[in-house]
Amino acid sequence: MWRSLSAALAFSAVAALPALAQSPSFAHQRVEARALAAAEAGTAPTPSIVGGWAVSNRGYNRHFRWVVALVTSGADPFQGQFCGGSLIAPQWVLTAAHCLPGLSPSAVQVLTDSPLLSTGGTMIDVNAIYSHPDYEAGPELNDIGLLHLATPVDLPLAVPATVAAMRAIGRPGMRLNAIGWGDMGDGAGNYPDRLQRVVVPITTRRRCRTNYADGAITDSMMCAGLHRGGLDACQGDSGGPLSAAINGQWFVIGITSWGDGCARPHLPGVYTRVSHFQQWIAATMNRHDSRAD
Ligand code: 4AZ
Repeated sequence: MWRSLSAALAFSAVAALPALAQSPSFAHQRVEARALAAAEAGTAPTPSIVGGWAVSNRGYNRHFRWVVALVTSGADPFQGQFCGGSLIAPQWVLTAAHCLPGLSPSAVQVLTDSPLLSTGGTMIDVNAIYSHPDYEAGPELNDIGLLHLATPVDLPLAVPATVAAMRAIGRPGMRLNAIGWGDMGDGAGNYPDRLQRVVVPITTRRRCRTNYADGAITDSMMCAGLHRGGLDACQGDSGGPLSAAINGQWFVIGITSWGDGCARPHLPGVYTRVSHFQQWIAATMNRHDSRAD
Protein backbone atom coordinates (compact mmCIF):
# COMPACT_ATOMS: atom_id res chain seq x y z
CA MET A 1 0.00 0.00 0.00
CA TRP A 2 1.31 3.41 -0.89
CA ARG A 3 1.66 5.77 2.00
CA SER A 4 2.09 8.66 -0.41
CA LEU A 5 -1.49 8.31 -1.56
CA SER A 6 -4.06 10.17 0.51
CA ALA A 7 -5.61 8.01 3.21
CA ALA A 8 -9.00 8.15 1.53
CA LEU A 9 -7.64 7.15 -1.84
CA ALA A 10 -5.55 4.39 -0.34
CA PHE A 11 -8.60 3.08 1.49
CA SER A 12 -10.87 3.03 -1.53
CA ALA A 13 -8.07 1.64 -3.71
CA VAL A 14 -7.70 -1.27 -1.34
CA ALA A 15 -11.43 -1.93 -1.26
CA ALA A 16 -11.52 -2.00 -5.05
CA LEU A 17 -8.34 -3.98 -5.62
CA PRO A 18 -9.62 -6.58 -8.07
CA ALA A 19 -11.21 -3.88 -10.22
CA LEU A 20 -8.10 -1.74 -10.00
CA ALA A 21 -5.89 -4.60 -11.03
CA GLN A 22 -7.73 -4.57 -14.33
CA SER A 23 -8.13 -0.82 -14.76
CA PRO A 24 -5.91 0.81 -17.39
CA SER A 25 -3.80 2.82 -14.94
CA PHE A 26 -2.93 -0.28 -12.94
CA ALA A 27 -2.73 -2.66 -15.89
CA HIS A 28 0.59 -4.34 -16.20
CA GLN A 29 2.86 -2.91 -18.82
CA ARG A 30 4.72 -5.47 -20.84
CA VAL A 31 8.42 -5.33 -20.22
CA GLU A 32 10.49 -4.72 -23.28
CA ALA A 33 11.63 -7.77 -25.18
CA ARG A 34 15.26 -7.12 -24.32
CA ALA A 35 14.63 -7.16 -20.59
CA LEU A 36 12.48 -10.24 -20.92
CA ALA A 37 15.16 -12.08 -22.88
CA ALA A 38 17.71 -11.19 -20.23
CA ALA A 39 15.30 -12.34 -17.55
CA GLU A 40 14.89 -15.70 -19.31
CA ALA A 41 18.67 -16.03 -19.24
CA GLY A 42 18.59 -15.43 -15.49
CA THR A 43 20.23 -12.01 -15.68
CA ALA A 44 18.65 -8.58 -15.43
CA PRO A 45 20.11 -5.54 -17.17
CA THR A 46 17.42 -3.29 -15.72
CA PRO A 47 16.67 -2.63 -12.07
CA SER A 48 13.71 -4.67 -10.89
CA ILE A 49 11.29 -5.42 -7.93
CA VAL A 50 13.05 -2.15 -7.27
CA GLY A 51 16.78 -2.66 -7.69
CA GLY A 52 16.66 -6.45 -7.77
CA TRP A 53 16.91 -9.10 -10.44
CA ALA A 54 14.83 -11.71 -12.24
CA VAL A 55 14.48 -15.15 -10.63
CA SER A 56 15.55 -17.80 -13.17
CA ASN A 57 13.52 -20.98 -13.66
CA ARG A 58 16.30 -22.84 -11.92
CA GLY A 59 16.42 -20.40 -9.01
CA TYR A 60 12.66 -20.63 -8.64
CA ASN A 61 12.63 -24.42 -8.69
CA ARG A 62 15.48 -24.66 -6.20
CA HIS A 63 14.32 -22.03 -3.72
CA PHE A 64 11.02 -20.30 -4.33
CA ARG A 65 8.35 -22.75 -5.46
CA TRP A 66 6.36 -21.79 -2.34
CA VAL A 67 5.97 -18.22 -3.66
CA VAL A 68 2.55 -17.66 -5.30
CA ALA A 69 0.65 -14.87 -7.04
CA LEU A 70 -2.88 -13.73 -6.11
CA VAL A 71 -4.88 -13.20 -9.29
CA THR A 72 -8.36 -11.82 -9.96
CA SER A 73 -10.54 -14.82 -10.84
CA GLY A 74 -11.00 -15.35 -14.52
CA ALA A 75 -8.31 -12.84 -15.47
CA ASP A 76 -5.16 -13.64 -17.40
CA PRO A 77 -2.60 -13.86 -14.55
CA PHE A 78 -0.30 -11.30 -16.18
CA GLN A 79 -3.12 -8.75 -16.18
CA GLY A 80 -4.86 -9.89 -13.03
CA GLN A 81 -2.00 -10.39 -10.54
CA PHE A 82 -2.52 -7.98 -7.64
CA CYS A 83 -0.55 -9.38 -4.69
CA GLY A 84 1.86 -12.12 -3.66
CA GLY A 85 1.67 -14.87 -1.08
CA SER A 86 3.51 -17.77 0.52
CA LEU A 87 2.46 -21.42 0.75
CA ILE A 88 2.81 -22.41 4.40
CA ALA A 89 0.77 -25.64 4.18
CA PRO A 90 -0.60 -27.65 1.24
CA GLN A 91 -3.90 -25.72 1.46
CA TRP A 92 -2.80 -22.42 3.05
CA VAL A 93 -1.39 -19.19 1.62
CA LEU A 94 -0.06 -16.47 3.92
CA THR A 95 -0.57 -12.95 2.57
CA ALA A 96 -1.40 -9.37 3.61
CA ALA A 97 -4.86 -8.41 4.88
CA HIS A 98 -4.77 -5.27 2.74
CA CYS A 99 -4.84 -7.54 -0.33
CA LEU A 100 -8.16 -9.02 0.79
CA PRO A 101 -10.81 -6.51 1.97
CA GLY A 102 -14.07 -6.94 0.11
CA LEU A 103 -12.85 -10.06 -1.65
CA SER A 104 -15.04 -13.13 -1.70
CA PRO A 105 -13.18 -16.44 -2.10
CA SER A 106 -14.61 -16.84 -5.60
CA ALA A 107 -13.05 -13.52 -6.66
CA VAL A 108 -9.46 -14.66 -6.20
CA GLN A 109 -7.33 -17.50 -7.52
CA VAL A 110 -3.78 -18.46 -6.67
CA LEU A 111 -1.18 -19.04 -9.38
CA THR A 112 1.19 -21.70 -8.06
CA ASP A 113 4.40 -23.26 -9.31
CA SER A 114 5.54 -20.66 -11.83
CA PRO A 115 8.05 -17.80 -11.86
CA LEU A 116 6.22 -16.45 -14.93
CA LEU A 117 2.70 -15.02 -14.84
CA SER A 118 1.94 -15.43 -18.55
CA THR A 119 2.81 -19.10 -18.97
CA GLY A 120 3.04 -22.21 -16.84
CA GLY A 121 1.91 -22.93 -13.33
CA THR A 122 -1.44 -24.03 -11.98
CA MET A 123 -4.35 -21.81 -10.98
CA ILE A 124 -5.99 -22.94 -7.74
CA ASP A 125 -9.37 -21.82 -6.43
CA VAL A 126 -9.75 -20.33 -2.96
CA ASN A 127 -12.61 -21.48 -0.72
CA ALA A 128 -12.07 -19.38 2.41
CA ILE A 129 -10.45 -16.05 3.26
CA TYR A 130 -9.33 -15.01 6.75
CA SER A 131 -8.14 -11.46 7.35
CA HIS A 132 -6.83 -10.61 10.79
CA PRO A 133 -9.89 -9.38 12.74
CA ASP A 134 -7.92 -6.35 13.97
CA TYR A 135 -6.59 -5.36 10.56
CA GLU A 136 -6.85 -1.60 10.21
CA ALA A 137 -6.40 0.06 6.83
CA GLY A 138 -4.52 3.36 6.84
CA PRO A 139 -2.12 2.60 9.68
CA GLU A 140 -2.00 -0.96 8.29
CA LEU A 141 -2.19 -2.56 11.71
CA ASN A 142 -2.19 -6.38 11.73
CA ASP A 143 -1.75 -6.56 7.96
CA ILE A 144 -1.92 -10.34 7.70
CA GLY A 145 -4.36 -12.81 6.15
CA LEU A 146 -4.73 -16.44 5.14
CA LEU A 147 -6.28 -18.04 2.07
CA HIS A 148 -7.54 -21.60 2.17
CA LEU A 149 -7.10 -23.38 -1.15
CA ALA A 150 -9.89 -25.52 -2.55
CA THR A 151 -7.40 -28.25 -3.43
CA PRO A 152 -4.08 -29.07 -1.75
CA VAL A 153 -0.85 -28.51 -3.64
CA ASP A 154 2.18 -30.78 -3.65
CA LEU A 155 4.90 -28.12 -3.48
CA PRO A 156 7.70 -27.10 -1.12
CA LEU A 157 6.40 -24.97 1.77
CA ALA A 158 7.80 -22.04 3.73
CA VAL A 159 7.58 -21.83 7.51
CA PRO A 160 6.14 -18.73 9.23
CA ALA A 161 8.95 -17.24 11.31
CA THR A 162 9.48 -18.82 14.69
CA VAL A 163 11.28 -17.17 17.59
CA ALA A 164 14.32 -19.37 16.91
CA ALA A 165 14.31 -18.39 13.24
CA MET A 166 14.09 -14.70 14.19
CA ARG A 167 17.17 -15.09 16.36
CA ALA A 168 19.06 -16.65 13.47
CA ILE A 169 17.86 -14.57 10.52
CA GLY A 170 15.46 -11.88 11.76
CA ARG A 171 17.68 -9.32 13.47
CA PRO A 172 18.75 -5.84 12.28
CA GLY A 173 21.43 -5.94 9.62
CA MET A 174 20.46 -9.41 8.45
CA ARG A 175 19.78 -9.63 4.75
CA LEU A 176 16.44 -10.96 3.57
CA ASN A 177 14.83 -11.63 0.20
CA ALA A 178 11.89 -9.50 -0.89
CA ILE A 179 10.19 -11.20 -3.80
CA GLY A 180 7.31 -10.44 -6.10
CA TRP A 181 5.76 -9.42 -9.40
CA GLY A 182 5.27 -5.82 -8.31
CA ASP A 183 6.28 -2.51 -9.86
CA MET A 184 9.95 -2.28 -10.86
CA GLY A 185 10.11 1.48 -10.26
CA ASP A 186 8.65 3.90 -7.72
CA GLY A 187 5.27 4.57 -9.33
CA ALA A 188 6.59 3.47 -12.72
CA GLY A 189 3.78 1.00 -13.44
CA ASN A 190 6.41 -1.30 -14.93
CA TYR A 191 5.16 -4.74 -13.98
CA PRO A 192 7.30 -7.81 -14.83
CA ASP A 193 6.11 -11.13 -16.18
CA ARG A 194 8.91 -12.88 -14.31
CA LEU A 195 9.26 -13.02 -10.53
CA GLN A 196 11.79 -10.52 -9.16
CA ARG A 197 14.01 -10.70 -6.11
CA VAL A 198 15.98 -8.18 -4.10
CA VAL A 199 18.08 -8.59 -0.96
CA VAL A 200 17.52 -5.96 1.74
CA PRO A 201 18.89 -5.65 5.27
CA ILE A 202 16.54 -5.39 8.23
CA THR A 203 16.80 -1.88 9.68
CA THR A 204 16.82 -1.22 13.37
CA ARG A 205 13.44 -0.45 14.86
CA ARG A 206 14.73 2.90 16.03
CA ARG A 207 16.00 3.88 12.58
CA CYS A 208 12.70 2.95 10.99
CA ARG A 209 10.75 4.85 13.64
CA THR A 210 12.72 8.05 13.14
CA ASN A 211 12.08 7.96 9.41
CA TYR A 212 8.34 7.44 9.55
CA ALA A 213 5.73 9.46 11.43
CA ASP A 214 5.46 9.07 15.20
CA GLY A 215 3.73 5.84 16.09
CA ALA A 216 3.44 4.63 12.49
CA ILE A 217 5.82 1.72 13.02
CA THR A 218 4.33 -0.63 15.61
CA ASP A 219 5.83 -3.69 17.30
CA SER A 220 4.07 -5.92 14.82
CA MET A 221 5.91 -4.33 11.89
CA MET A 222 9.51 -4.42 10.75
CA CYS A 223 11.46 -2.47 8.15
CA ALA A 224 14.03 -3.47 5.56
CA GLY A 225 15.99 -1.43 3.05
CA LEU A 226 19.10 0.66 2.56
CA HIS A 227 19.47 4.13 4.07
CA ARG A 228 20.44 5.43 0.65
CA GLY A 229 17.38 3.76 -0.91
CA GLY A 230 17.46 1.99 -4.25
CA LEU A 231 16.34 -1.48 -3.12
CA ASP A 232 12.77 -2.22 -2.10
CA ALA A 233 9.49 -3.98 -2.59
CA CYS A 234 6.80 -1.92 -4.31
CA GLN A 235 3.15 -1.79 -5.39
CA GLY A 236 2.01 -5.30 -6.30
CA ASP A 237 4.64 -7.04 -4.16
CA SER A 238 2.32 -6.75 -1.17
CA GLY A 239 1.39 -9.98 0.54
CA GLY A 240 4.58 -11.61 -0.68
CA PRO A 241 7.40 -12.74 1.57
CA LEU A 242 10.44 -11.19 3.16
CA SER A 243 12.36 -14.40 3.65
CA ALA A 244 15.57 -16.29 4.31
CA ALA A 245 16.59 -19.92 4.53
CA ILE A 246 18.16 -21.88 7.36
CA ASN A 247 19.74 -25.12 6.13
CA GLY A 248 17.60 -25.06 3.01
CA GLN A 249 14.31 -24.41 4.83
CA TRP A 250 12.76 -21.07 3.88
CA PHE A 251 11.12 -18.94 6.56
CA VAL A 252 8.65 -16.10 6.02
CA ILE A 253 9.96 -13.37 8.31
CA GLY A 254 7.92 -10.49 6.94
CA ILE A 255 4.90 -9.87 4.71
CA THR A 256 5.25 -6.97 2.28
CA SER A 257 2.85 -4.35 3.62
CA TRP A 258 3.48 -0.67 2.96
CA GLY A 259 5.97 2.15 2.61
CA ASP A 260 6.25 5.77 1.59
CA GLY A 261 6.78 5.19 -2.12
CA CYS A 262 9.41 2.65 -3.05
CA ALA A 263 13.19 2.57 -2.68
CA ARG A 264 13.35 6.17 -1.46
CA PRO A 265 16.26 7.20 0.80
CA HIS A 266 15.52 6.88 4.52
CA LEU A 267 12.09 5.32 3.83
CA PRO A 268 12.57 1.56 4.03
CA GLY A 269 9.84 -0.91 3.10
CA VAL A 270 7.53 -1.85 5.98
CA TYR A 271 6.63 -5.50 6.54
CA THR A 272 4.28 -7.33 8.86
CA ARG A 273 6.40 -9.04 11.52
CA VAL A 274 5.22 -12.63 11.05
CA SER A 275 6.62 -13.96 14.35
CA HIS A 276 4.23 -11.59 16.14
CA PHE A 277 1.29 -13.52 14.61
CA GLN A 278 2.39 -17.12 15.21
CA GLN A 279 -0.59 -17.75 17.50
CA TRP A 280 -3.11 -16.17 15.14
CA ILE A 281 -1.82 -18.20 12.19
CA ALA A 282 -1.96 -21.49 14.08
CA ALA A 283 -5.35 -20.76 15.65
CA THR A 284 -6.91 -19.68 12.36
CA MET A 285 -5.71 -22.81 10.56
CA ASN A 286 -6.85 -25.05 13.40
CA ARG A 287 -10.25 -23.41 13.63
CA HIS A 288 -10.84 -23.92 9.91
CA ASP A 289 -9.57 -27.48 9.89
CA SER A 290 -11.82 -28.47 12.79
CA ARG A 291 -14.95 -27.10 11.14
CA ALA A 292 -17.53 -29.72 10.22
CA ASP A 293 -18.14 -28.46 6.65
C1 4AZ B 1 2.20 -1.53 -2.18
O1 4AZ B 1 1.53 -0.58 -2.55
C2 4AZ B 1 3.52 -1.28 -1.57
N1 4AZ B 1 8.15 0.22 -0.56
C3 4AZ B 1 4.24 -2.33 -1.05
C4 4AZ B 1 5.46 -2.11 -0.49
C5 4AZ B 1 5.99 -0.85 -0.46
C6 4AZ B 1 5.29 0.22 -0.98
C7 4AZ B 1 4.05 0.00 -1.54
C8 4AZ B 1 7.33 -0.65 0.16
O2 4AZ B 1 1.78 -2.67 -2.31
